Amino acid sequence: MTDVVSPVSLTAVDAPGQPTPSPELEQLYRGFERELLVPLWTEISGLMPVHPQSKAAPHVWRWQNLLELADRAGQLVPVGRGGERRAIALANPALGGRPYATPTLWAAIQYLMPCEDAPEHRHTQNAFRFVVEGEGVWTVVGRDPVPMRRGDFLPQGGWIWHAHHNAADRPMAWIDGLDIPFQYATETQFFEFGRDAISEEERVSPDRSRAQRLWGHPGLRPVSVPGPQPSSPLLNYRWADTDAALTDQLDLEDEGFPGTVEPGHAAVRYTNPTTGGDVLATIRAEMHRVRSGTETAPRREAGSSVFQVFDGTGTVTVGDSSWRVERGDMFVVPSWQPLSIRSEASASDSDSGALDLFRFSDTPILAALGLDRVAVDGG
Ligand code: 1HN
Repeated sequence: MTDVVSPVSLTAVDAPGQPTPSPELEQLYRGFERELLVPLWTEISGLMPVHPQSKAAPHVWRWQNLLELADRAGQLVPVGRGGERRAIALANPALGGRPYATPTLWAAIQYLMPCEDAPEHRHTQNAFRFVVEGEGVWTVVGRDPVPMRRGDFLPQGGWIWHAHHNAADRPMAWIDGLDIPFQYATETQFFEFGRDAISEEERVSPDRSRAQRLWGHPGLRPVSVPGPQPSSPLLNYRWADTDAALTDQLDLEDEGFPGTVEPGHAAVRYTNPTTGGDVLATIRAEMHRVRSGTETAPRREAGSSVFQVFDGTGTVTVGDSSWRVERGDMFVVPSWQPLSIRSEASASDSDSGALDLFRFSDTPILAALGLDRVAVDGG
């Protein structure tokens, strides 16, 4: 995928660190080209920048536009075997038209019409769903029907069978995140079709999934299930729990106790209860709450992330770009570009009046390799 060097464009230039141009040097360079060789001295700054220089661009996608087009697709494009999902990917404008939000992450809006099903399949790509609005769909993961409602986060580890089922008489939209570009670059993808239709028993709409009943009790794991698992066996992280955790962090701050990331900025990370580490092997997912009137310190991280505004309004600055954002808007933070978030006092219907942001990133990949880095300006 990378085209760092072009072997046909080797030219001698008179520049610091470069040999003096001469006919003999040109002849040497033509020899390199013939043998498909590239000297380091002409390429070092591109190959080894002093800090990450992302190919991706900061960009925002407006939820209203995504939703309108997804709804139109709902009317025109059937869901079924072959196409598999009515998912529409965010294509970063600087990544050559590929359906990649960042060099490692895929992000999409997915849409199911009333009573519609998406067929079963499995793939090595790790995935999750996050619900910014609506309800009525059950994702059937390993034959366990899991409810999807506003604010719920649903991880879905690689190679697990899954289908979706809209039990409601209304369409429903949500977002998907996957490590597709990463697995494309590392050439590690496998895919398998499952059953064309889920069974009648899986078509029920329980309030709690079996995974929820087994794994959804804080600090408690079933003794019967041994060992760490690569991705979380808990298949839905419900908004009520996430919201309570964020509310408590900010309340503790008010009482003078530690726990927030920085003043006015609470955050929680979704974890795998069998390890305490990231919820998926390749994807980190978090929910952030920034009190209205608070501006976060500019922060850079190695690796890329994608955000979706869950509630509230504010202004987000990524590198040289700045956008006013509201519920559902999605934006990309390329590697090592500074991000800062300013929450506005808003007339939204959120309880907190704060800006709530869902975030996912490729950090677990970097952390596993010792490549994760963070710098906070003024920190
Ligand atoms: C997939 O299986 C889903 O299961 C969503 O909902 C998006 C994008 C590419 C390949 C498979 C899903 C996907 C996907």
